[in-house]
Amino acid sequence: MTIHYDPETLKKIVQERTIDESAKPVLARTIQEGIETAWDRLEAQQPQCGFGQTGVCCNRCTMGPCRIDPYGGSPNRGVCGAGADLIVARNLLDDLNTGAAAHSDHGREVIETMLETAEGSAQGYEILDTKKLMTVAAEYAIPTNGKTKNEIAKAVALGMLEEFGTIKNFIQFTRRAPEKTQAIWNTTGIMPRSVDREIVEGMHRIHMGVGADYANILLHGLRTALADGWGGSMMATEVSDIMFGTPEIKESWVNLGVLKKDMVNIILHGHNPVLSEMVVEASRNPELQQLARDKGAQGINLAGMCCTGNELLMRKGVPIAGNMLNQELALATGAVEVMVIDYQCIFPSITRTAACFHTKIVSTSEKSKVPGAVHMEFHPKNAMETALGIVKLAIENFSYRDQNRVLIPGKPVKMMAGFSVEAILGALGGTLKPLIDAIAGGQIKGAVGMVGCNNPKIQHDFGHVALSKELIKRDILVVQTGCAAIASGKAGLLLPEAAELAGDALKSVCQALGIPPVLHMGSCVDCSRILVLAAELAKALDVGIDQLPLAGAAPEWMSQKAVSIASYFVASGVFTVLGIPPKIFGSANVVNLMAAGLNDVVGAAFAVEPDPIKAADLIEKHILAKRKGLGI
Ligand code: CUV
Ligand code: SF4
Repeated sequence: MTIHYDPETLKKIVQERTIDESAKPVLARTIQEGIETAWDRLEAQQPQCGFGQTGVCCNRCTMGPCRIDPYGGSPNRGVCGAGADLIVARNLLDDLNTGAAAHSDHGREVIETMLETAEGSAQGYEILDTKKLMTVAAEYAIPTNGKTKNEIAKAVALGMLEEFGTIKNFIQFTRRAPEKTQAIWNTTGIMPRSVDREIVEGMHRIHMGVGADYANILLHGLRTALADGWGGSMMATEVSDIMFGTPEIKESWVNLGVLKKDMVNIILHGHNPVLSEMVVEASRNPELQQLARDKGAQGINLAGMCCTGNELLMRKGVPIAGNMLNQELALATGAVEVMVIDYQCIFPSITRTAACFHTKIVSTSEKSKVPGAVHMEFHPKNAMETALGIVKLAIENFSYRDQNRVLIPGKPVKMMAGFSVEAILGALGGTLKPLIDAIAGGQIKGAVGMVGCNNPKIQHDFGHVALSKELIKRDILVVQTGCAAIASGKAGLLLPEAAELAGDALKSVCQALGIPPVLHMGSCVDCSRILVLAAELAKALDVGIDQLPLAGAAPEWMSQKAVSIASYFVASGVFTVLGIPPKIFGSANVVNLMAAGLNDVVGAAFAVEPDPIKAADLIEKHILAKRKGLGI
C-alpha cells in the first residue's frame, strides 16, 4: 500500500524526525509505504499519561494500581499510604535496578565465555590480550608465575564471577577509583558490596512496605549504579578486551550507506560481542564466501548496529549501519538478508518490520526470544557452529531479495574509533601528561562524557550532534560511547578534520595529535572506560573525581541502562546533564535531591536541559568552576 503525501509535507515530517541524511530517504519510504516505525508509534501514544511521565503511578501490589496527583492535590496517597516522594523514588530505583542488571548480566556472560574458553569447552575463542589479562590478574592478586594463559584466565574468570555474589563486601575494580572518591563512597555508605547483592537488595527495597524514606532508597540506587559502572560494566569491558583484544585507533565507515546492494548483508544488532565476534570469523570462511558468489552476490558484508556494532567497530573495524532509531530503517532498505539480535534495545516489533521484506531476524539468546524470529541459540560451546549457520542462512536468503525494492541511500561517512584508555595513552605517547598539561594550560577546558540512546521524543541524533558541536567549539573535549558516538560518526565529528569545528585551542591540540575532537570510546558498557580515564586523571592530580573539570551528558537517553549510567557518573563525582527529563517531576523532594542535594553527598548532581546551547552553558559553567577549584 502506498500512501500519497505531497512532497512538502513528507519532507517536513522526515525533517522533524531525524537529522541523519542517510536515514531520510528510507524514513520517507516507511511513511509512504506504511511501514510502521517508533516515530509512528510515539504519535499513536499521544497524549502520554501524565501520571506515568511524572513518576507518580504505582502498580507494585494488588491494592493498586494507585496514582498521586502530581500537583499536590488529591489523591496524595496510595492505598498503602505511600506518597509521591516514595512512589517516585521506588519507580526510579526500579528502572536503575533493571539497567544495572542488564549491563551486569551481559558482563557475566562474557566472563562465562572466558571461563569456558580457558577450560577448553568453548568453540572458536582464544585469549587474545595477554597483557590485559596479566594486569587484571595482578589486580585480583592471582598468582601468575609458571601458569599458562588459560590457567590465569580461568582464575580471573572465577574471581570475577565471585564479584557477583561475593561476601568480601567490595568489588575489586572500585579500587581503581582515586582514594578520595573511595572515601566519599565509604563515608556515605554507598561502596558497592557485590553486583547481584545491590541489584537484589534494590528489588527488595522497592517491594511494597519496605521503607518509606525516599532519600534512603535513592542512596541505595547510587550504590547499585556503582556496582554496575565499577562492577558489571567494567568487567564486561575488561574481559571483552582480554578475549577479543583491547581496541586500538582505527578507521571505518558509518550510516545506512554501509549496506551493499551487490552483497549479502548481515546486521549485528544488540549489545554482547560474544556471538557477533564469531559471526565476523564465520563470514571469512572460504566455503561460505564461495557459496555467496554462487548465489550471485559479490561477497558477505557485515554491518553493526547499536552497541554490538560498537564492540565490533572498536576491535575489528566493522562498519556501523546506525544507532537505535536506525534499526527499523536498516530493515526498510530492503537490502538486509539477516539481522542477528542478541539483546537490549531491540524493538519487540522488529520481526513485523522485517516481514515487509525478505529479511530474517535471527534471535540468538535464550533470554531474548522474539515471535517471528528464527531462533538459533548461541552458547560458547557451539559458538562457531551457530555463527556459520547464521551466515549460511543469510547467504541462502539473498536469492529472495527483491533488488527492485532495495533503497540504500547515500554514501557512508568515514570515522575514527577505537579510543580505549590504552589507545588514548598510546596517542599521547604513553602517559597522560600531555592531556593534563593541555587541561592545566587551558587548551582543553575540560572533558565531557556523552552517552546514551536515541529517543523519538527528540529529533534523531540532533541532541548528540548539536551538543557535541557546541562543546568542542568551547574547547571542551568530548568522549562518547553507545548511540551518541554513532550519531557523531554519522555527522562527521569522529574525524580529525572535525577539529575545524572546534575552538582554536582544542583544534591545535587535535591537530598536533591527529585525533578528532570527539573520541569514540566504545559501547555502553564501555562507559566504564570513561570512569577509568577520569580515575587516572584524578590520581595524577591527587584529587577526587568530583574535583575534575568533567561533566556527563545524555541528550537523547531512553533506557533503564541509561538511568544506571547517569547515576554512576554522578555517584563517581561527575555532574551530568540529561536531555530527556527523568520520570521524577511528581516529587519536588526527589527533584531537589537529584538536582542539588546530591552535591553534598557525592560532590555532583544531575541537571535536565533539552536545549543543547543551554546544556553547553551549564556544562561550561561547571567546568570553569572546577578549574577554579583546582587553581588552574
Ligand atoms: Ni546501550 S545507547 S540504545 S545501543 S542503551 Fe541501547 Fe547501547 Fe542506549 Fe544505544
Ligand atoms: Fe498502591 Fe501502595 Fe500497592 Fe503501590 S504499593 S500499588 S501505592 S497500595
